[in-house]
Amino acid sequence: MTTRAARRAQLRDLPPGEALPDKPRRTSIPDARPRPSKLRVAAFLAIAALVIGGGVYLAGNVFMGQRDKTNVVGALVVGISMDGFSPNVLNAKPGATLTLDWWNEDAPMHLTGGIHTMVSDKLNVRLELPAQSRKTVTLTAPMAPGDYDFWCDSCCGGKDNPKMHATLRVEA
Ligand SMILES: [Cu+2]
Repeated sequence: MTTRAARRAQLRDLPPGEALPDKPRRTSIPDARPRPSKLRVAAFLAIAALVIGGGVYLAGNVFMGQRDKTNVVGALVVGISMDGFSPNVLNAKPGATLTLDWWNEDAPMHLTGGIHTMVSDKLNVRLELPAQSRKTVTLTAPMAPGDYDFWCDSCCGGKDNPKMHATLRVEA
């Protein structure tokens, strides 16, 4: 107990002429935990904002900035939007399997069911791509050369809208 009241009580009980030894002093140890000043708080917030902002920026770049590039080996980058597929002609050798890094930056509220699709009976595909995402999908070219139509049927008029169609062109 080293409160002032306790010390005063001890002093009172001492015989006259005697003093308590000095209280152990702690001034040689710098205060390890200063109360944060407003400046420190501001600096912390500024750094936090930089770190978080930088993270958001980088994350955005991974998706938005590299939409025309891909980390998927051998993949063809194909975008889908309300303007259709981009590119809208894909070339393949007969029987080849195309790997597509398929991306969609449209917001869910603009898309029926929140998705774009890639549909073709002849190519035997019915693929879905959620809003604001990208995924790796494959298309297998038929053996017979020719132009094979595929389309998005989930938005913008779907199959009835010529803009929502694209072609897999199979050439030997
Ligand atoms: Cu669509």
